[in-house]
Amino acid sequence: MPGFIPWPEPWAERYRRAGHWRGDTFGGLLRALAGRFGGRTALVDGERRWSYRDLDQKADRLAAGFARLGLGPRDAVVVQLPNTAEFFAVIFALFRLGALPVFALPAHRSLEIRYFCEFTRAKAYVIPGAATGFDYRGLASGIRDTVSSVEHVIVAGESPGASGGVIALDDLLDEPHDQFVSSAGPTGGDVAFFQLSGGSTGVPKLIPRTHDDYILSLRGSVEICGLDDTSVYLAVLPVAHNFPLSSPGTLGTLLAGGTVVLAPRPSPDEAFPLIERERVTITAVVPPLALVWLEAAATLRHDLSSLRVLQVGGAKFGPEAAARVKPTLGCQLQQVFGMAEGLVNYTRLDDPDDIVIHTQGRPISPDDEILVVDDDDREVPAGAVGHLLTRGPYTIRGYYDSPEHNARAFTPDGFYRTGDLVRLTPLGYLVVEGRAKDQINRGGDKVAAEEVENHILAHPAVRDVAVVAMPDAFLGERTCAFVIARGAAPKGVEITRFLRDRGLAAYKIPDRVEFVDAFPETGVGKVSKKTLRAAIAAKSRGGAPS
Ligand code: OOB
Repeated sequence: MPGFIPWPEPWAERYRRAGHWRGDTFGGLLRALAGRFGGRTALVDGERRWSYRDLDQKADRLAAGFARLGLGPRDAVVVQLPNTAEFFAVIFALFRLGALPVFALPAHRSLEIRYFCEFTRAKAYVIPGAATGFDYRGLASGIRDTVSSVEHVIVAGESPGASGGVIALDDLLDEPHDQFVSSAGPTGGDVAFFQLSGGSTGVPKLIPRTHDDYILSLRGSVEICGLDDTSVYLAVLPVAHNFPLSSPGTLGTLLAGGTVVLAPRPSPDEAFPLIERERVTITAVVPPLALVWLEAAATLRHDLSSLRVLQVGGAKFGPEAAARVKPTLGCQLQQVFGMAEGLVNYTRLDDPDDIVIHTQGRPISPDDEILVVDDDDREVPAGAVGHLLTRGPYTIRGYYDSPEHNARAFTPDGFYRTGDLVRLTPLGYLVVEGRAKDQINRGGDKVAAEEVENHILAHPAVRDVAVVAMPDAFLGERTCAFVIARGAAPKGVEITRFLRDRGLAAYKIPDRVEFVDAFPETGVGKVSKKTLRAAIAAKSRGGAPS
């Protein structure tokens, strides 16, 4: 596939020989699961319960329906669905067809969606129905009118016969279909879908993951997290994200024959009753949500006794909060440090508290290679902090169709430069100490500084801008934009409204805008973001309003 960088053949051969890559595909896997677990509950969405057989049949019908629309192998389809059962019918149908889902997040808006559609020349765009509180139909009609590749907008969760030029997913599910087999169906080594990178560049990067590599990461995660057919996983984070999708997440739970419960919202008053009702055994949250749950557990009277594991990841979880999980929620904490590009680290369920509280875990696979290096790519002494580089059987060798960026983001011998600053403990656990990439980690939501800067620069009253992280007790970090105005400074809210109107996702819109006359510079005349970060940290500690 043009734009996809495969593992060099000697590596592929090695991963196959080691049994990491077994040639399975997601479409085939679901068929096998339906054979094995047939009538058992795969998905719970509100009052709806789909068995493994239901999911398999819906994927068949939908694959046939998609094929009738003219979708086929390697066609990209942007999927932007919330935590609903339809998400799984759609992605398994696309997997079976060999079409490629692009996993957009519900929070993405026209700027992001347009870019994904244009960059992948997506043929279709799948949106949720009216119940979400945001007008996805309006967004979609703007996309279809302006992006020529997008032939179909498909809306999930609305009654059949949807109008206004969109197709109701239910209409495609209508016709019974025998087992769908695509004549040019995918093989294990093929790209299965695109994940999105948190990124640090002007535009988001697309991450091509293969059936082989992703299924390996699922198998490893299932084992490490002790999932089996009695496991009940509660999906509270947006299901399209790599963490709740695969670590072990919804797909790992299905692979183990367990039950996935879909939470519409992550707040304790929605999630706790679901944990009680469905006897949930494992769930995954980001650190700010963990804090909210810890507070709520003290006051809300729900029976959380079924919960065995609370996974926390996506951003650094401080040791003070980490130490409260077991006493407060009565379950084991598992720290998860992963990335959509591949590498995922877990603390193990039988690790001593000290490791669980103070480290971000160790890799899934013995073939995950980890290097901690200095600015010149030389390995640092044992235990010292450095840049994390990684290579392995489920870590990509390049972003999709991005040769220039790839030359910077990967070493010549194929290690991915994660942009994270870590140290290794003597037992091989990673501790995340910071970040070298120009990104803000807003409670697990990743914001690429350059992307936001580019959009702010489009405002006519802005001469220059630098976006940095500012510390925040709840989210860990928030976003601050330092702006040099042309002439009289506009109000901060004019900048944020401008970004919203342009169609930037809300989580990328700066929390604070500071107008300055000039930027501090480094010795070589570059903007010193370090000085700006220190300035806003000092100012926000002082509590001065913007
Ligand atoms: C997960 O994936 P992404 O792609 O949204 O973000 C990856 C980045 C990492 O490079 C790191 O900077 C940060 O998120 N991160 C953490 C962390 N987990 C992720 N930083 C500190 N401590 C942690 N525990 O965020 C992701 C993907 C799969 C599983 C879990 C998280």
